[in-house]
Amino acid sequence: MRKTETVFIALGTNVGDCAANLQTAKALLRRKVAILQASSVYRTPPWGYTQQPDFLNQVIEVSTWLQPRALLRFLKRIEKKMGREKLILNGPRVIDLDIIFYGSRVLTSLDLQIPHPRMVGRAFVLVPLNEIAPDVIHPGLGISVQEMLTTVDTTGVIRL
Ligand code: PH2
Ligand code: MG
Ligand code: MG
Repeated sequence: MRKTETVFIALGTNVGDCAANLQTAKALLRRKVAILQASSVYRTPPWGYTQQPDFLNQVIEVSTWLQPRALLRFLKRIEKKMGREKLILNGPRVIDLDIIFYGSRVLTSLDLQIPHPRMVGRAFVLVPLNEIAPDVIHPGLGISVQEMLTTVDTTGVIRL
């Protein structure tokens, strides 16, 4: 029998009706994953490319039978279905679905890295993640989410 795995997924949106985008994404996700926990929704200042509207961000914990690559394909299909266009690096998007942790697996390939390589240092991921999983250990770094958060600037991150 195949085993389910606990996975953390970060959601981000800053185009259109962002609250509705989060709802739609979760409804589509439920076709193949079970949502176990969801953080609050946070309004966050744009990181990286700053000439764009604030984001809404949320992190969810799910359980799934999907292996990492199949899960990634599923997330990309949802992004596409919701009309995501990749125009600018770190730029505006209808929905972004990123795998943060996949159990305690460490995966390093060109198209898929787990844990998400850019989660460290990003308040828009760590603040919502810390709300639902402060004690989860980053399998590559060996430190908890709570510990990762202590070195991060959380200015402007607002819990809605
Ligand atoms: N996503 C990015 C780049 N910058 N900034 C915020 N606040 N939230 C995001 O989800 C985000 C971002 C690339 O994925
Ligand atoms: Mg992202
Ligand atoms: Mg992404």
